[in-house]
Amino acid sequence: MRNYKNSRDYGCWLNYDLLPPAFLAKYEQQFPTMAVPRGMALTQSITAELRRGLGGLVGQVPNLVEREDEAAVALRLEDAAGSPEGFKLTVRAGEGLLKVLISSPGEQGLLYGTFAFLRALQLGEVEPGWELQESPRSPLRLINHWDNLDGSIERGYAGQSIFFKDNHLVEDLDRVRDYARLMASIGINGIAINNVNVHREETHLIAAKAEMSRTISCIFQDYGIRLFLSVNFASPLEFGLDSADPLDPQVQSWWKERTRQLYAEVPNLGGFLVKADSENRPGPFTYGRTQAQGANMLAEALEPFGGVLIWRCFVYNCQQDWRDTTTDRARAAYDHFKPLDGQFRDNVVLQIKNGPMDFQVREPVSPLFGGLERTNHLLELQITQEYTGQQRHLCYLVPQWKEILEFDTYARGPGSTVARIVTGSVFPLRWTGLAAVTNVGSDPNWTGHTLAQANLYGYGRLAWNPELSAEDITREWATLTLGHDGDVVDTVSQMLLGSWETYENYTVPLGIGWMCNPGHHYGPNPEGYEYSKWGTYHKADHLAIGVDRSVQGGTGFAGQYHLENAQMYETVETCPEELLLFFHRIPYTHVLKSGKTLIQHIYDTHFLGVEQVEEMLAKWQGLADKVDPETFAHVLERLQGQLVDAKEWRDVINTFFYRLSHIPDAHNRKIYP
Ligand code: GCV
Repeated sequence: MRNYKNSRDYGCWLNYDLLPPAFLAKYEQQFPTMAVPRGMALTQSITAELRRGLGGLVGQVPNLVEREDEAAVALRLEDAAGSPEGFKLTVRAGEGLLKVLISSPGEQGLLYGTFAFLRALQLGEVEPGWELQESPRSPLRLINHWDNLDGSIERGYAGQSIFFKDNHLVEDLDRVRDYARLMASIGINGIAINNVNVHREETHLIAAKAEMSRTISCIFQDYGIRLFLSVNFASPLEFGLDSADPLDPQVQSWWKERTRQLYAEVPNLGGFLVKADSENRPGPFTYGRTQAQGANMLAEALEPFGGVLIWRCFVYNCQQDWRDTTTDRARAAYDHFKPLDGQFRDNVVLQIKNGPMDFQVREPVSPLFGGLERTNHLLELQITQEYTGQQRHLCYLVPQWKEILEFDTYARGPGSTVARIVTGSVFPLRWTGLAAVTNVGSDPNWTGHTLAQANLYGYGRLAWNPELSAEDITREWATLTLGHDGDVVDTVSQMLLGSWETYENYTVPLGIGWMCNPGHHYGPNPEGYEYSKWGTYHKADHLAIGVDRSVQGGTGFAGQYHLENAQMYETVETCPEELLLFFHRIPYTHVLKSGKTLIQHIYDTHFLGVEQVEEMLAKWQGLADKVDPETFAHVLERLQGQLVDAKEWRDVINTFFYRLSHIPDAHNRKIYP
């Protein structure tokens, strides 16, 4: 069998194929030499990348030379102000050769500058006079793995863990290195390697199994990535103490000592990530303590080592009774954390899911963005497609993330967007940034669906700079991954950019969420969660659907936003229609702005969604002889499966509403199979 590591899909956006003739005419034999400062922790990775990149792109592996002035590509560590992660790239015409200078106050900046140079070369941007000066917009650009030590991945759709197998490290640590390289190429600087649901085995990653963390962290270190560990809040109980109370001095000393020992073993540790008092995980509530008291205790232990404590805000009552109309899960994160704003230590960073519920295809932005003013926080996104087709469906999430980032919270007047908040320009916060649950696993193409690599890439690019446009990121990814054929880039970009809306069309309408199968969350089941304990109800009956979350007469969730948004969500007339059912209870006969009734809108979007998948499939088929045959066949098979599933969604959802409402489709289409 051919080694899968030689496949294009494994190489992702770093395949470094020989450039097309028009580009080669500019660049061939232009970069015969390079100078890289010696003795840096990242010297080896940078040098190797330039060899590999230039060797592939222009067919000439550069020789290493000592002197910067003799090098076509020179890297310079500059004693200058500025972010050590930022870089400046200048290109000028030398004697017959281009002269590229990549400079930075830090070696991490040089690594990012190297990747940026190779990317620009592929995009044909490198020419005399061209300059690029960049630094990441926020200090934390994180990936979360939900990997378990037995090798399984919670919500993983691309095989097994690339780190763990049968409670040990995997044998193939080269793959971990390849992964670190991929992540560094998009600017990721921290990776939490284990599931936030920390089970018994994983609890020991901070103790007897710390050697495993150390091995991975040494690989990460070569790419400027810090390792984070998800820790079990109740760890002290596992190690013989009779309490995990954050105010108990014995518990505090235990964490301090354990953390000290851990840092001795794993110096490249960025800190801890904690899911506490959430979905049956232990936390400070057990001891009558607040989330701040819990987080601060761990943060204090990390503080001497410069570590940060990332504390998730996904705290809600998961033992709800569907008959209880006073509890609204959407309110929970804000209700728990807003009153604590300002009570957290400087090295605590709250990690907030983008929406108030849980990574649905459409949700409003969490009101904690704009609500928290004095507490470090991160935006948490989900790259792994738990509710968005599980990497069997093409659902490109960059447009969704852009919408979230561009949402104006009005926290400090107009323009207080989420993007500006998580880059620290609305409130002066020390630690800000983005975190996302990864879609990576042991499948040969990393992400299950090859086109889902675009979600991973897009996340990294947005974490680096949330202002990049979805269109630019998409075309960039398509070019780097699939080559320079204009037809391929155009077609794939169109497919990607439209796919989120398509997915929404044939699945769950107007922000209501959840109509999926319980447990694994794949496929339609309109009442799958309706009578469960999870607090995710749509309350459809024969007349209406939706949850009234207004202040006047509803759960009051709309009132958690700043006034402009609170007023907008409060009434049916002003609420954006794509979120109408999230905020309001609406009769099927209600007439939308399009002039259609709600029920007709549901029927129409579901028929449309299936047609859109048919179009995507036809578009891809048109690329048959233009993309790598292996990639082509794989994506084709996924799209064919998506079409079958989209029809199932259409029929199940339409049938459900027809049976409830008894209102026929205005166009007399077949509603139930
Ligand atoms: C890691 C959702 C998922 C869980 C996940 C949880 C979380 O509920 O279904 O698998 O647990 O979110 O984000 O903690």
